[in-house]
Amino acid sequence: MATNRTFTMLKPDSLEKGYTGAILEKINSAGFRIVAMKMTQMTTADAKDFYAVHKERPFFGELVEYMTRGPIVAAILEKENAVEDFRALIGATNPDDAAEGTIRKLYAASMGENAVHGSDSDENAQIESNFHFSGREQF
Ligand code: FUP
Repeated sequence: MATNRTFTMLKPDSLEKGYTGAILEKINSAGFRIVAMKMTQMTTADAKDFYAVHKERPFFGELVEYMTRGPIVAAILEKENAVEDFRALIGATNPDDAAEGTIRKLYAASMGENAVHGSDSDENAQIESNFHFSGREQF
């Protein structure tokens, strides 16, 4: 996978609240091309694996519950400087700290339910894309 790609998930709260279309519109308007996309639901094992880096943290159980309680939209996005530019578009992890106009400022309820995921490095973008999509699906 090229390093001008990143990986995102629209998390269960975004789908529950009907924000899917609005968030995808923000992503497209910001110049990202959708390379692959699917609606899916993570199992408990999936969520524990995806967020393994946080397994010792006190919020881990709630994070796994939240990420598995309903469907998500997973997508691979392409744009020059994709990882950094997408992190800027979504805003800080805690929506209270997120800049005006960012996706988390507009659509996230709290740090624990923060609407979207964005990879934090090219390496993790690759790992996370491979987690959700087979090579054949990554056009
Ligand atoms: P981010 O890279 O912005 O998605 O944030 P992290 O990888 O640090 O955290 C992953 C998810 O864990 C967040 F989206 C929400 C959750 N989290 C908490 O609930 N509490 C925290 O203190 C930190 C993260």
